[in-house]
Amino acid sequence: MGDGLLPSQMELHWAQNRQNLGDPQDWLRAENLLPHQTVEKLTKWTVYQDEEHAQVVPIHNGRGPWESEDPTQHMLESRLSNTQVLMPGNSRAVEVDEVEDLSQLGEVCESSVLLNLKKRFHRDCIYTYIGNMLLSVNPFKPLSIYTEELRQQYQGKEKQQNPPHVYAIADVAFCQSQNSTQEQCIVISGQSGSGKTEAAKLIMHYLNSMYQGRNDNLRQVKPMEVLPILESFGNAKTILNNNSSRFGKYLHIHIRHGVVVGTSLSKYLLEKSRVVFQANEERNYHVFYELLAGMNEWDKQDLYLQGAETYYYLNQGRACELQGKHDKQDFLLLVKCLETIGLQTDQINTMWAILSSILQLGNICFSSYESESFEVARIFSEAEARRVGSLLQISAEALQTVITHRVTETTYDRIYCPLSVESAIESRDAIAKALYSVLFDWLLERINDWLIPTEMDSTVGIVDIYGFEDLGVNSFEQLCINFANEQLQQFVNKAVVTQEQEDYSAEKIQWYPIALQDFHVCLDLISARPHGILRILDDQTCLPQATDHTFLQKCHYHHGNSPYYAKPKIPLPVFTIYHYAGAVTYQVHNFLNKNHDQFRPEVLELFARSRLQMVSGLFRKVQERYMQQKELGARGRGHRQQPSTVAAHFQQSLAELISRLERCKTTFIRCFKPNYVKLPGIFDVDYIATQLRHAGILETIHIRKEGFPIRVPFSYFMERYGVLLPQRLPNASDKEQVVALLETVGVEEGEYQLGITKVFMKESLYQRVEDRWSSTQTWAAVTIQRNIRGFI
Ligand code: AD9
Ligand code: MG
Repeated sequence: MGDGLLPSQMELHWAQNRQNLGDPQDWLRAENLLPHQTVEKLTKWTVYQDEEHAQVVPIHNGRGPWESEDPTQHMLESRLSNTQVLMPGNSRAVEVDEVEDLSQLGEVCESSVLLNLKKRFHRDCIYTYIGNMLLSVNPFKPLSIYTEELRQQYQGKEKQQNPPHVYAIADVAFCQSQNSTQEQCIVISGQSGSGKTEAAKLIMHYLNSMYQGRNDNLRQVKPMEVLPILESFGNAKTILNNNSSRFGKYLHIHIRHGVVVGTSLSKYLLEKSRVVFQANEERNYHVFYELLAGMNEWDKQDLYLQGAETYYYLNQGRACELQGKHDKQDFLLLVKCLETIGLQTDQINTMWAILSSILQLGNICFSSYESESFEVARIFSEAEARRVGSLLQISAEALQTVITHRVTETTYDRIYCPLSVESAIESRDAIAKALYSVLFDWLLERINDWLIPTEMDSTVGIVDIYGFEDLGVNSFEQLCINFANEQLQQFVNKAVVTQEQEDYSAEKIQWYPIALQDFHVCLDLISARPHGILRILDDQTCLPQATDHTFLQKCHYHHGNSPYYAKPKIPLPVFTIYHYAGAVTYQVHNFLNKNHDQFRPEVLELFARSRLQMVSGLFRKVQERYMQQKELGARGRGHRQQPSTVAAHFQQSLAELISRLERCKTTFIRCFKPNYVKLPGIFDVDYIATQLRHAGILETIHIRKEGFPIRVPFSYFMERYGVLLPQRLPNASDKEQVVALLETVGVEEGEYQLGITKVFMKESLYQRVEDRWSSTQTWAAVTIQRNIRGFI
């Protein structure tokens, strides 16, 4: 139990008992607050005390608290080494040398930022500001900071009135949405497993709980109820995150008269390849394992379902069991949510039939035989194909034919061309991916139908895309994901500078912007016309004779000399890109195939003829879309058309996202993953330092700090510090009073500027004013009142 105590609790305890105390070490031993070995190591300490309280601050080996090799040890050491001042009535003790806003750090360097974040992290203060930006360090354990009580504490409050929190960001976005016609958007970024989706959920929860029941005439839907559906179908275990989002999402929270009345959802590129392939220690989408764990045996028999280990599509990563995840319970929750959004029993049953069919398809094996001197594929056992036929009410023979043959239409006839085993496997996998993606899109439509309100007056957007990743095997999907992250980071960097500029311009203050890192060279390498990697890929995808190899050769040819690109040292089918967040090597195998990703007409036709209404409906819709595209293509012939490939579509939707964000008032949350092993209590300094560098955090602080990080409205300044002015100036404005007050305190050149409504100060001046003011107050008063840092 002792190990779990927060420093503040521990010190308070000590304070309460101090009258009876001799040696702090004896006390710690007696109280059994920490493991004995740890207490033994406390050879030196400093005791800070005042009238009523005291604390022990151990000094150990002259080592910095974060330099310990053993992560558990360093966690305890740093927990003990916090220098905390506790005073009566101070429910919220703030570290003496710790700041809630990094732009107030005395000295800004990587070490000071890391130390600050680390100290806070070990006190479970996972949130820290840089001006309006929120940094969040994933605690990897449940914290008691998301209670209803706390939520209310943030509602309608100024940001500075409370400690940094994701609720404060949600509240600001909400309030701004009510006071401005501009769309608000919260952009959450960070690498895979850093806590983006959790942050998005907390924001949704916050907004959704606001003013519940305030307006009974409005239909209040509960967007939270769709989240289990999205997670079951869109998330999976990867080596970086046990609950990794495999699609990007932009949530639009719709508000009317201050009440959340609905949500709509845009999705970006679902990772389809996961349906048929998982790397070691990874899983397929959660829903498959949940279905097998949660469905009763009779229903499973009807669907020909067995244990997860028996399916090739589920067991390639050898990680069917995921510790800490309760697939069975999650299945029951999923079913409940599906019913909540209004799906009928037969629709839900058809969904399970589609999922079972995908698993059956994965177990279809092939043998080869010689036909007209070619080795061609034959389905080894027909049982699986027959099961799919029965589950989806299609012809099992026709299914076998489309898996093992390519069909070419001529004016008079259809020619069936047998496939090799390798091509038949690809064809089988393509059908499985098609079934899953069509089902996923259909579900999103149902969710949007249920969530979209009829009327609204404002929206708050939340962008939660997949994080930057470097997996065991990186393919086309990782290139798209990392490209999206690079593009989003470029947007963040530009916006940070622009927002500072806006703040200064609004107050007519002179400011010389510092540029943040510009990633356009790497972005161009990936997507610029005509030779960006994705452009080459598109060209190659449209050429009948091109292969993954010819694509790779073209990339090497055009980019071999780029500092952001590397050819392999030995001739392997890979290339490396030096992204803003690190070098990633991509295997080009199947790039063309994945980019083409068109449903074959004969596959569409087969499923469109299903006797199950839902299945035929789904595929007829896709058929119609294809016909429209074809017509458009025919009409546009002769003009330069955007190729209809996955990469082209992805780039276009990303460009639309960025241009939408440019029109929004954006707030940023930057998430950090504290360690690679996904465990609580470990703050891996090197790991976080790298993430800080990638996110340009130091530069962001500098931008803030090099200017005037403290910005206080004149009226509030006088309200708080007015006592420092011996005599108020008669008939003077607040602005003039502020100047007189600052002169009394003593200012150096360039330490402040006056805006239209606010005084802009350097940290040094602010500290002097605050110190002077503190000396006029009683201790209790000082600690109970919050300082004014939050106006930053
Ligand atoms: V990915 O790019 O989708 O692979 P995310 O979204 O950044 O990634 P996610 O939000 O899924 O990461 O967080 C990963 C895990 O960290 C969660 O499943 C939780 O177990 C844990 N986590 C994240 N944030 C919090 C938190 N505020 N409190 C407690 C958290 N646990
Ligand atoms: Mg996520």
